[in-house]
Amino acid sequence: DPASITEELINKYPAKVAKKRRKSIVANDPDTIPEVQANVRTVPGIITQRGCSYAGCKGVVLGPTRDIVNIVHGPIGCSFYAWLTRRNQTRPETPEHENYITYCFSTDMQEEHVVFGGEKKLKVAIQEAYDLFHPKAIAIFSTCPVGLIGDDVHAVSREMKEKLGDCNVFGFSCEGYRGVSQSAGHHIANNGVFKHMVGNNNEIKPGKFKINLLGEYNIGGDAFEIERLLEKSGITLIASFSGNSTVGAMENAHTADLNIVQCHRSINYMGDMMETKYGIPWMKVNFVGVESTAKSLRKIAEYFGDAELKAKVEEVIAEEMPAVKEIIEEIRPRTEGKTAMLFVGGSRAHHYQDLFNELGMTTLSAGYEFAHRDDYEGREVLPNIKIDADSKNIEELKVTADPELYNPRKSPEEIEELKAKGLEMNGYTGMMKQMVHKSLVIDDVSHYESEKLIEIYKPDIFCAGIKKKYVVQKMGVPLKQLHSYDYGGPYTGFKGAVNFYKDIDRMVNNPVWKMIKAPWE
Ligand code: ICS
Repeated sequence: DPASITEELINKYPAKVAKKRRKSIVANDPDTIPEVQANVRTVPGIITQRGCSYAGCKGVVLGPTRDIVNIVHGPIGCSFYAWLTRRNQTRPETPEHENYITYCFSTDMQEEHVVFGGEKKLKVAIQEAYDLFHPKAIAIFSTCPVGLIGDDVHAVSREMKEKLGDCNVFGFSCEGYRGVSQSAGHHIANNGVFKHMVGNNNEIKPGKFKINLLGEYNIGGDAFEIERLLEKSGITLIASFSGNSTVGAMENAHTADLNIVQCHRSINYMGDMMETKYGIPWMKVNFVGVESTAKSLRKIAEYFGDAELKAKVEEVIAEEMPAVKEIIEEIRPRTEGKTAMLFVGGSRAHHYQDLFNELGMTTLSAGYEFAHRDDYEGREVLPNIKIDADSKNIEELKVTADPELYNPRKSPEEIEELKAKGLEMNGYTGMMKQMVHKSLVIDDVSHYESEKLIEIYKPDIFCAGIKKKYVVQKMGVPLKQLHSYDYGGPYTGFKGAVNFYKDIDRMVNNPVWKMIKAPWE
């Protein structure tokens, strides 16, 4: 029973810690949706899976763009450990086109710079990058020491932008300590992208149904599969934020007529800001899971309300489905009834439950590392979330309608009509609504708690990241990395679902896990 399991998870903690952790562990009730404590500081001493604000800004949001030189201002380790480990892929138009993703740019800050200041060194680094590559844009990311010594990356960026003339230079105050997790970095990143890039290019691209894809970072090639389906359906992708994307595309994003949002956690800010300034509505989609993919394509067609587009989307779904059906019918008898646990980031712990459902597998327990209450309970809970000091530290941009470019693509009445048709306009449902009664929902699960969970539930598969992978596997439970996908992917769309089914089948039905005796046993 979930109450006694919760006690078992926390009874070894000191009383104060147990009290705090209890609020982040709840037994789910999909009808009443209990409150979950989230987006609060991790208790010091607890082993968390969380990353930092710098990781969220540089690694997650800006990192996947291929033609921005992303310079990390700080000690070399901060840059080295953010160097391609996320497996975000990109595909330049030709081999001659820019692709800086494979480079690792850093100012390599030394003690000398910490003592005497690092701004001079940063200017030299920007100049050097410019002379070598002549990029369209250079972004500067602040690591912890930068904030501590007070280097002004924004002033340096302005100065260098003026000096260079044809290169957009902008900085981010995304020091690792800025928030309680990488989620703070997402917000800081979106503010910067919105201020410094979106709206810079007013070129009108051809296309009848123009959209932006928000919150898709092309891990393991996910964005390639989504792009394939959009293109096949006759939908024009103006910009992706930011998987397989470019400066030019993002600068032009305000010319699209709809923003579709995959990972709402990392980017819902952008949807709101673009709607206020340019009048572009945003809508939640999910391309993880076959049913969700079909539904998302239908939702886009419904939004545009065009009969031809609707027919085309149906045609695409009908064409793609048979290959998926064939595989799932073969695999499902082997995965049906098995169990999973997912502790990942800020949206995948939810999205991947769709794929497990398709395999007939039950999610026993799930949680995010750094999501907010709305990701658990649904966006309607936003007005009830109290803003604490940590959240107040992060700038909220004051956005107003652009005097020239604001153009509401849909009237309020039309938006209401679309909502009535089941389109999630400007909203999303939380993870808990989808999870079964009494399953455990746990925010920022600790290492200790996850070991206990495995002992108690013995799931057939555990989904998390590299920090947990080998410990969990030594316990005899296969671990699927849902951050990097290990070596797999894409997992989105129709082709991605097939990849996922096959990978999970191989893992949960591999007899080797039952033969493992952990070194400590
Ligand atoms: Fe969004 Mo790892 Fe995304 Fe999510 Fe975000 Fe991160 Fe990754 Fe994970 C992410 S943006 S890096 S879907 S691609 S910060 S896998 S919330 S933790 S679940």
